[in-house]
Amino acid sequence: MLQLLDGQSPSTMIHRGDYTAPAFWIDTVHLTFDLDPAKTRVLNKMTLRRNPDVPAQALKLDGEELNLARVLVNGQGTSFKLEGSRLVLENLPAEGSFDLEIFTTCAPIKNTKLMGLYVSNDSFFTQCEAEGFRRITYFLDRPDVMANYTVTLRADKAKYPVLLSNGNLVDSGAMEGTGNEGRHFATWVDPHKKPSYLFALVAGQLVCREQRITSRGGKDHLLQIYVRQGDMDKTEHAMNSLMASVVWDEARFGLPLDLERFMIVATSDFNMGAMENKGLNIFNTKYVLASQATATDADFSNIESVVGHEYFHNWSGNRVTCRDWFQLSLKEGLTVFRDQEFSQDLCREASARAVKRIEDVRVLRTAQFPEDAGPMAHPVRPDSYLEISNFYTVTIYEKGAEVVRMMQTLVGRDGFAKGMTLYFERHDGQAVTCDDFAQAIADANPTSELARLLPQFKHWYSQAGTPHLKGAGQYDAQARTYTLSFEQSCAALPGQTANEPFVLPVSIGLVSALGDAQPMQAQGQEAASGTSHLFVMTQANESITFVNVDEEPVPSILRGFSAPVVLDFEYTDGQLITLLANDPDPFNRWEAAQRLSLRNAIELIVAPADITGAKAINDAYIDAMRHVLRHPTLDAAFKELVLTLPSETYIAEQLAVVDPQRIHAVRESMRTQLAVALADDWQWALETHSANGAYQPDPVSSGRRALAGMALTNLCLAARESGDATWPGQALQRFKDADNMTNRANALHALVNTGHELAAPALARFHAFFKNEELVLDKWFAMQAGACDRGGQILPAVRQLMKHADFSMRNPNRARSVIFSYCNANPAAFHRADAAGYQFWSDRVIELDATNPQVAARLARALDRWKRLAEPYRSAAREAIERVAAKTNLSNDVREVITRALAD
Ligand code: B3K
Ligand code: ZN
Repeated sequence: MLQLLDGQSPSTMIHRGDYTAPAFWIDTVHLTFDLDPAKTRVLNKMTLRRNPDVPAQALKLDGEELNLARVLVNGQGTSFKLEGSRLVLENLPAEGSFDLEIFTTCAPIKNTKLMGLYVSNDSFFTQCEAEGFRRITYFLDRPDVMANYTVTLRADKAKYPVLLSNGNLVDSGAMEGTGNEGRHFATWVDPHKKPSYLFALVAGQLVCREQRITSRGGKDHLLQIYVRQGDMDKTEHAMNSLMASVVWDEARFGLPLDLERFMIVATSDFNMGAMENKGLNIFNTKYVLASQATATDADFSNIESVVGHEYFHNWSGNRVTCRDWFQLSLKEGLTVFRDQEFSQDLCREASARAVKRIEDVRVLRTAQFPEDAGPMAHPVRPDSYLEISNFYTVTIYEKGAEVVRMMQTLVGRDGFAKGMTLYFERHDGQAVTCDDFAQAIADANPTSELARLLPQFKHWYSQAGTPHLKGAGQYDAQARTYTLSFEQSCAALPGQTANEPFVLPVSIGLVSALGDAQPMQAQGQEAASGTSHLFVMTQANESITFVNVDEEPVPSILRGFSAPVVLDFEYTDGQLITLLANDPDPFNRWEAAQRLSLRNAIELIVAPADITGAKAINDAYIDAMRHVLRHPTLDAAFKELVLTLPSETYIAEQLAVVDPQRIHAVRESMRTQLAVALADDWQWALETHSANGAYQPDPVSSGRRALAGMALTNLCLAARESGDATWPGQALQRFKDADNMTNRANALHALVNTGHELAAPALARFHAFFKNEELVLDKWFAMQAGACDRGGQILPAVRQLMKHADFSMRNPNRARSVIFSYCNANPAAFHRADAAGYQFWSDRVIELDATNPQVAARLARALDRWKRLAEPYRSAAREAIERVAAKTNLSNDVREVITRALAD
């Protein structure tokens, strides 16, 4: 259990088991805003009634940083009190509905937390999820209280010509009367009931791209994307992504757009990626704005999935929402699964689908697996929290998506679509739980493995940690059988009571030593039905035997990453090379290369010898990599993934004791050796993948650019060794000549990361050229703070970057581009033997916490895995964490992360 440190202000842990239904329902809300940056006046008129299912009690409304001016019940003054930050009303009518009117003011200009109502670039925006609405007005700020909203916005017309809220615009015009000169108003009615976290308003000087569409059912809809003047030319891709999302959700799941008007608004001050407010999504500009000149292929692809994600929330999250915040994965895991499927379905080539799956798994393994093994580990449905903002995690999102994916695997794609239909039929307009979702999928597929195993399957929601699946194979030449034995285990978290085996869908194929995919027939089952078999494991120890196996096969286990586990199987190098060359499952083909690379890296890391200068990797490995690089039919995108060595973070996860400098040195040495040994091949790859016609951010040409970029970096790396100046010169030329941001950034990256002297003038040129492009400047900062450290130069560079005129701690994107790129994404530069990186980190966590606790708490997690660090890092990291812990008045956000990090 979380212990609070001595001397700190007491804070309340919230427990899932304590859930009770609300004592009151709020049926309607009429909000009137007089928008003013320094003092915004909010009149909140609600109708409420008691919840007859709950014992009679006082009404306790949430509020935060509000100035309360007036409270009326049915038009009359009433007694009330403030309990902490809550407004408590005891003398309320016993029967029927009643009106409650609350008048408050707040100061959006002072709102640096970017939760509630705030000002960015002279415009007003809101962010209410999870608990921001209480910073706008007193309310039952919880997702199971759903109301009909009518919102009137009043503001100076010249300063705020655009006034937006959820739903439909029903009235607008000039305000009348003295004192209202130059002011105007707009009234919005949202036809759908919604929880307060989906409320939104926007007011400012914005322009919009519009698109009218007719949906399958013949209804007309207006799609709008609002941005600042000057950004209109960067909204086409977001609009195309939105239209594709509308079409996809209707085609794949039969879920239509239920709104006349669907708006997206972009802001450059935003704590996260985007927010699915009903009919009025608010986005970080990073996930809206893109042009060939300013955005990379990755940016284009991220925009497509984030636009999709927020749009899909319109059903999975908004039409059916969460009963309480412990159920967050109900909407987030499901919606990530949906956006992953959307992006895959948009790929024309099967290989591009596989690339997307590999990328998603890479995120899971490099971010979620460490989380699940560290101090912030929690089940997909957590049991307690201090600050809910800390639980918007890769576990809730990405692991939650894997849990949904396993359900689809167990019931089949059509069965899953049927399950979704039943879920929305059953729960439309309700606030429900993860259990309700799983039950609907199972009920729609009563004869499925999921229905049979549902109670056990749900351990995925309640038990934290990444299961390990240990496998071994046994071939019997006489019986012509091949048996795979498996053992699953999962370390229990401190305090976790149950530790039961999981339901693991394990997709298996058998590949012959010569590379043929073998037909599969499991013992006791009907004749072979294809070359993959789904083995559903439920016990701690189980085996499966395949019959009619003519020769000893190489098992291809966990195809497509069919369950989020660590597979321990002692493959020989030869077996991995067979899989890399021949596995028809592209995921496992990539996985074979990862295993080879990882094995090589770990052998070197644990070897006593000095690796610098020594020959780090063997010829068979190099040949296998060359074979992939030169392969005549494999996709460029796939090749780039295979040839990318596992990240330093992922390598670190495989080790009991982590020396970040050693990992970095080994990885760099492997990279350099691959660069030198394959120099001719890299040159071939660059030459054959550089011409890509007119720019299109599609998966095929993106893959070609990615491989060409990788080749250029490798050629510069090899040139570093030889002292040759040709390739760095070429990189500079390509940097100058590039007609798109991907090629330009790749060329710059090649110079910056090989530490070449041409990097400095190229960076200066880049800055001069893009000085008015915020999102490009973020790249400029991030590239320097995240660059390869050669002798400790990055930290001083980061300190310099913080003094740059374009740097600001207040803007989350900018803070992330410098501070997070250094602390969270550049391990070798951050983990310094002199502890200066940690000192820097603790100073920044404390500094950020004073203005924006959510962003500070994310930064605080950079040292999550400190306990596994080797000395001197471990002690120094602990000291840095203790330095933060010793600070009084920390936010709940940071305190929760820090307290957990220090807990035994
Ligand atoms: N639902 C929001 C996240 C809100 C985060 C609040 N701290 C975006 C999304 O997942 O779609
Ligand atoms: Zn989401």
